[in-house]
Amino acid sequence: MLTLVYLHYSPWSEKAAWALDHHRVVHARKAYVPMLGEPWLRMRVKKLSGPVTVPVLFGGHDLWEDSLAIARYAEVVGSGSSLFPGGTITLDPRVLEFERLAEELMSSGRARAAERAAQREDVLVESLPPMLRGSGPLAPQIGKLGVKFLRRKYQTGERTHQEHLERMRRVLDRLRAVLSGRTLAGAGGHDAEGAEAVGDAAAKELSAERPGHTSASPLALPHAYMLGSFSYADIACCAALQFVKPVADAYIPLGNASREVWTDPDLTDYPDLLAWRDRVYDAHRRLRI
Ligand SMILES: N[C@@H](CCC(=O)N[C@@H](CS)C(=O)NCC(=O)O)C(=O)O
Repeated sequence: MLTLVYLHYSPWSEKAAWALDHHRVVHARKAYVPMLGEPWLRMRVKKLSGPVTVPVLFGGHDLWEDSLAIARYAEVVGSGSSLFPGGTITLDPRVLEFERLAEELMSSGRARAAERAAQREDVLVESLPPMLRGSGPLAPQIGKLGVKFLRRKYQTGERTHQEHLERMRRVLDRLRAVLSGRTLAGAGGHDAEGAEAVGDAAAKELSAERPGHTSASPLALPHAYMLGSFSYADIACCAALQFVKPVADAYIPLGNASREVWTDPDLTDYPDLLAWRDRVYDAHRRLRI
């Protein structure tokens, strides 16, 4: 039996879980507890040093240690429509580029959310597993240690809060440009460099495919998908938008305080991308039965 070890609220885990569910891959799920669960995870993945992360998919003697690797595996063994145009052996460079953009959005989003969470006792307690939540005055201290641990592990201090914000904006502007069928003037930058080509190619493809797409909503972007039809690129980008504003509880349940902290107060000007994300979720996020 396959088992996905995951953090239910983490967009990295969501990418893997979405691909497994999309392809109807039967598996069990085991919740991971950051920091406290690490010794156990190290033993399971047989890594004494270096970072270990979730999601990890375990199956017999095999394991897949990365969200993209898990999605590729799901594509090979599962059913349902393909998420990887061009197959999984050599990945389409456009898919890799969207994966990279999503990674930038998520890693800077994590840095900013961790900073906000560190100042909120209610969030620190809410993010603990139920058995630790009731540990009285110790609970926020454990939560604080957990956030400190994650900030160090992911070196979130390598950029300032503002630099993380600008990095997120560059990615968001790029995603908006792709879904709008244009490239935003002056939207270049170090991190998003090279994405221009992806944006242009995808936009051309989308323009050809969906020229007449309209919607009643003023928030509608002209194109429904990053690569013309639903793919892993959409999964990666939709999951990453969790750090701009979390998706509905029906998809990823969050406590009220956590939901507040995951919502980036400086990124309120992307309602069109969030509306796109919500439409893709409603249309394609197959939930487990
Ligand atoms: N490249 C990995 C990155 C996964 C990742 O960053 N996981 C974080 C999610 S917040 C994690 O494991 N956090 C818990 C921890 O480090 O203890 C993937 O895509 O699977």
